[in-house]
Amino acid sequence: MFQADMALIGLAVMGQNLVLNMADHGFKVTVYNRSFDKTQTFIDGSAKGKSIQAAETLTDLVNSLSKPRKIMLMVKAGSVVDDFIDQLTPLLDAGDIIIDGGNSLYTDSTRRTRELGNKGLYFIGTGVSGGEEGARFGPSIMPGGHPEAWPFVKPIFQAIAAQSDGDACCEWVGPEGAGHYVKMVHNGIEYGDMQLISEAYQLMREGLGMSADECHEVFKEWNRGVLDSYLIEITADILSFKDTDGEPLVDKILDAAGQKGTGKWTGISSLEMGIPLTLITESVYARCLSALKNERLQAAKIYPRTLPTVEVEREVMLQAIHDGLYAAKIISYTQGYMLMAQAASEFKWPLNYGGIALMWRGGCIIRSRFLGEIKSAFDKQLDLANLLQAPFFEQAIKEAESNWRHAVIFGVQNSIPTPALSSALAFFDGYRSEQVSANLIQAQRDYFGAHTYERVDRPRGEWFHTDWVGSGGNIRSSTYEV
Ligand code: NBP
Repeated sequence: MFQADMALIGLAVMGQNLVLNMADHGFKVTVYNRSFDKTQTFIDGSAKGKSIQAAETLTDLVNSLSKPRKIMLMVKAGSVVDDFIDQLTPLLDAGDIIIDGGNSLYTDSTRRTRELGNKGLYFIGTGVSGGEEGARFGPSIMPGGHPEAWPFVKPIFQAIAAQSDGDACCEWVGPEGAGHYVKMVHNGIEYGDMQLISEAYQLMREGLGMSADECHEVFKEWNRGVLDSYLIEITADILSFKDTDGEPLVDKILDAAGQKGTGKWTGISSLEMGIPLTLITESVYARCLSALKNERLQAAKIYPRTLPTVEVEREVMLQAIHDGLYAAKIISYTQGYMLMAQAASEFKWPLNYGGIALMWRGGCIIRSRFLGEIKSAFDKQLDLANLLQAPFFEQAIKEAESNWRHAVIFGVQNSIPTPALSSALAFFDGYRSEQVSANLIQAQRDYFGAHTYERVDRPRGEWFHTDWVGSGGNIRSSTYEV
């Protein structure tokens, strides 16, 4: 066997394509798969003639590598990753590196970094985005874990990653599970982008009575402007695709969305961290609601939709939907960045926010022109507290705001659900309000549970309790967090 630069375990769609990508960039790779027949088929097929060799056992794989050994796992996330780590650990020497490129939960990556570190080994947990084509020709790669391991892996990862304006869409994210955390938020943002596009589509189809072909033309046009992105581009393609009978295939597809869990993890993390990640969380719930197909069919009979009540000019409303989508997308990324900032603060991860935008700029599913604007907002102001405070996004939101409201109102008037568009607007209206209604909530909490409140005419941090009904005592609750 030749001495290889890297090993990859797990020859499913992502693993095979990453290996071919590495070989194309001049790296020598040893591959291993649980079922050897898949390894053999790969070696005899698309890997033929390339600098790729098979290992039948993990011992053979380990012995084929130059030191420090670099072994990448591209297997099903969860216990399979731990099983492979347990099998590899006794075969490795201090300083060797295990890389997990699957969609692992960030807390697992933090745990694995610590456990392997205690054994003198290095661990990198990395997000890889871009699906099959990305893996083959340039994914977005988001590595985190032991920084000491990065210099050895960097030349390989930055060579195979997508390139954006001469920069690799791969940079060190941070320690422990930071790489998988950022990949999780990326996936959450992907849920949000897809939901927003789908809402715009339904407003066009059902609100404006447009055909799939007409919607195709609109998305194609939108892809030339500020919404220019991979997801808008494939939406335009999908809408022109015909089934064997010549009808749009999209109309034959059941409206029950699947999910694999990364959107849910993002929502859970936002609740744990107290960050209002409303758009992404609504997008996860929208998929849950879509999956209740049978119940929805029954409810539709009980509560038939109101028919469109307002005459609108198509071109005017299309512009409103466009602007609403753009503004809500800004809110979604703002919320995603708020979540990453909170995680960085809680876990003491020095995250590079502009670098994250660059990693997402190419190769991945959410790649877009828009991410270039986020990158330059952070380049101009390294300590930018919130994207909505960047002059570019301030102007964009102000220009879109009125049309955004029209689009949401149009959905409400036509009984077309727009959970992402409208929750983003509700967030914006809350975020930009000097006064919200939480004074009443504090009064209610104090009334029924003596939870105390702060006063507008006294310094923050002084807490008051009122005996609201004249029969309560002066005892305050101490068991609840305020
Ligand atoms: P899968 O997620 O389908 O995983 C297949 C691999 O896991 C095969 O090599 C399979 O071996 C191995 N495996 C399984 Br399943 N159970 C195993 C077990 N008990 N013991 C040992 N090996 C086992 O492959 P994928 O779609 O290429 O994804 C790989 C990773 O990358 C996943 O974590 C995924 O979430 C992530 N990811 C996927 C995409 C995508 O677009 N597909 C994008 C980004 C990230 P076998 O051949 O012997 O069954």
